[in-house]
Amino acid sequence: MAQEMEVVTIGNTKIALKRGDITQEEVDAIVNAANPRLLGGGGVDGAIHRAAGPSLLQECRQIGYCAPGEAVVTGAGELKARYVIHTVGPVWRGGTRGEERVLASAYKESLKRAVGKGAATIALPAISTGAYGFPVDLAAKVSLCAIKEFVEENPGALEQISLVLFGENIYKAFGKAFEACFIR
Ligand code: AR6
Repeated sequence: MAQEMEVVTIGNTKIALKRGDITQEEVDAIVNAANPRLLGGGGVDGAIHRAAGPSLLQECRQIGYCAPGEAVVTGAGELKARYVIHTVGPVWRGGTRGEERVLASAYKESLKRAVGKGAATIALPAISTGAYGFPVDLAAKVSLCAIKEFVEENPGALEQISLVLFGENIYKAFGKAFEACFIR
């Protein structure tokens, strides 16, 4: 079970940082850090497909494509969630190709899709911080700022937003950015 480590509330929306495995989250929607072809892969994408079972890949094949910074929705197969929201983060290419903008968009579009489906609770991973190579400290800042902006722009639209972080170094980076972004 994921452990809740940091929590802040903005209006009616609780934002939490946890360490854990996102496939174990009991929430309405889980976000997947996918690739544009939506055919599965390693990292969190592989873990979500394994836990959800083959229906997820079938639905992804029917959708066929997702551009970086956008998000698409499927059912959640055998996961405890109702929906999987597949988003595609940027591949880090040195920081001059709009990577920060695309990462922020991946978070905001995912949250928007969740609200569109009537989800109240959502869990997200640290998009782009694995195979896509986004520097972790910068990713933490951009990701949390994007979430904060979404909540301020859509007050009360979601009850709970959990960032579920797998590794110690990722958790530490997000913890630092969390304080800078929300507590100050
Ligand atoms: N729960 C939560 N977080 C996880 C889990 C898990 N079970 N497993 C890994 N992570 P990555 P990306 C963390 O590589 O960088 C895939 O092959 C991991 O520690 O999964 O967006 C796709 O198909 C890291 O912090 O996604 C794409 O081709 C974070 O999830 C590509 O990788 C993201 O790492 C996407 O790369």
